[in-house]
Amino acid sequence: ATVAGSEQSSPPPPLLYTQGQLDFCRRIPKIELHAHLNGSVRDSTIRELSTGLEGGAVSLPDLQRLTQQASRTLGECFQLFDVIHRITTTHAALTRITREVIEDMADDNVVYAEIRTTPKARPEHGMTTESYLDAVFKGVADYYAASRRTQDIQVRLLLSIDRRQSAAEAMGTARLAVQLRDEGVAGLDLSGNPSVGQWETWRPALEYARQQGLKVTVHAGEVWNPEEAAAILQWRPGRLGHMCCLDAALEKHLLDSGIPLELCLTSNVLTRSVPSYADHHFPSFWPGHPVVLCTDDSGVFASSLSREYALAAAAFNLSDEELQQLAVAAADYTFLEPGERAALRERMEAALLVES
Ligand code: 6MZ
Repeated sequence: ATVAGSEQSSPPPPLLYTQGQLDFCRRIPKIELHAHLNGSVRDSTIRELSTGLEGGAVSLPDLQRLTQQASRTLGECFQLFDVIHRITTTHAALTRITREVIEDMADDNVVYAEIRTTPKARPEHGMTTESYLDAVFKGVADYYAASRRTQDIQVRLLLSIDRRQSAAEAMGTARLAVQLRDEGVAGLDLSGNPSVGQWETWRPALEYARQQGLKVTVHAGEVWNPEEAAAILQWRPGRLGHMCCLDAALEKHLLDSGIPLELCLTSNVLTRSVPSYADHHFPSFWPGHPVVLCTDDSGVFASSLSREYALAAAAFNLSDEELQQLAVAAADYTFLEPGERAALRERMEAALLVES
């Protein structure tokens, strides 16, 4: 159990994985279940889109300070999201970043991804929450139109309720997710600055989505808030993100619940939700409890899913076979329909590099 929220910014000691470990992790097919769209934007695209923004929307020193830091506290991280959101304001920018995020995942041998994003209305850019999502869907379509892969990455979207949203706004996001279920939206997420807002505000929207048959994942325990983590756990979401800050009783409840955990090592270390890779709570759960390794924000934290697997291999001494077991098991925790899930699992198993 750790208490997060210390606002130091000195980087944690580096963790070394071998080139061989990284190469292996690149070669195995992987599943990404926790990636925020605007957190996964390439640094080069951020810089390119930020030049020429009218009205000094982002000051260059600010941008440089935030994008070049080795370690970011959670507070700085949310400052950086505000900056990125001022850069990805147009439909064209959203379409571009979506296409690029999928390209980067496919290049990293991710075969299935659930990408999450909060639909944002920006009247000054003629953008509604619906047109925001149309632009994202166009990015997905653009990716496939340009792709030459024979066995391509499969993509689904999750819509995120941001913790800054009111109950009514959260319900709006939930209704959109339900409406777009047949267009590639596989579920609903609750995320955003963990120090903002109250669980009870968004619970009715999540409840509505679940009653409509949609799957729901919730960020919890990213900072120390045992009452909230307990309430979320009791609500039993389909998956849980992070769950870093737990006491013994909560950890036991979580283990008993069997709810799959989305774990993002680099994100948790850099934001100081956990003190170091070696102290991450991954081994308290795996093996035995359903766990999936994810990137969270591959752009903001300068990582990739292969790198996260390699870091886990180095920190917890995982064999190639164990890395593959982890990757394949993730198929069972996706928000796909059962038939699609089984097909994905088969695809993963057919591509095994090491036979167990
Ligand atoms: C909680 C996070 C997050 O939705 O604009 N987000 N929420 N904890 C985290 N840990 C670091 N990382 C990202 O993507 C960016 C948004 O994702 C959420 C925040 O709400 C952030 O503004 P979209 O595409």
